[in-house]
Amino acid sequence: MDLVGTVVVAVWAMLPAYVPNNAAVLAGGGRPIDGGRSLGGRRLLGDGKTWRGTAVGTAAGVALAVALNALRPAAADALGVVLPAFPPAAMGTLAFGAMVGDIAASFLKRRTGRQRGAAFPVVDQLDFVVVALALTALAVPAWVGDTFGLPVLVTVAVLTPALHLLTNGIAYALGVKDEPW
Ligand code: CTP
Ligand code: K
Ligand code: MG
Repeated sequence: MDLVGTVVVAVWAMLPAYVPNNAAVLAGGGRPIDGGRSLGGRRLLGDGKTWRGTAVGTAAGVALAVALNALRPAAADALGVVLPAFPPAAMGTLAFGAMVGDIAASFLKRRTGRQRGAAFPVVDQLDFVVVALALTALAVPAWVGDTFGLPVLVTVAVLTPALHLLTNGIAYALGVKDEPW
């Protein structure tokens, strides 16, 4: 596969994990997952991790994967690239895994004394892809093995932070997100 093909496959395969966090920002609010509970004087997760944001984010990721499967033949033709179809299990693990990664990062942020909204460089940009891919590898190892060769994995690792900073920067500029990270 050439470089363009590798980038197209990397973005296509990770889109169901990219969208949940952005959907959660738009949908957020309501009851926090930790119910306001604290651990050692600090919030377990904080008010930024809500049931509604998590549910809507996960649903958005699954819906996108369904849409991508429907678009796949036409997109593969137009782009001249062999695109992976999402098995049902991967739809769930990519979307939900992204939310779990973000939630786990908030847990770490609170334990390390970072307030809600504080930046946690590198963790903020990669938490969701790491957990999304790990859960997906557990659920559908053969699909992950076929889809994510080393070049695609390296592309995901390089491209994700850039895309994350770009989309959050746009959300911040539009006034829908409180911080640009
Ligand atoms: N959000 C949500 N539920 C989630 C993730 C995000 O409701 N599981 C919403 C919240 O309104 C949150 C916003 O999206 O404030 C931005 O998400 P994020 O930057 O991840 O949260 P922060 O508020 O910065 O909190 P933290 O420091 O814990 O990351
Ligand atoms: K975050
Ligand atoms: Mg934040």
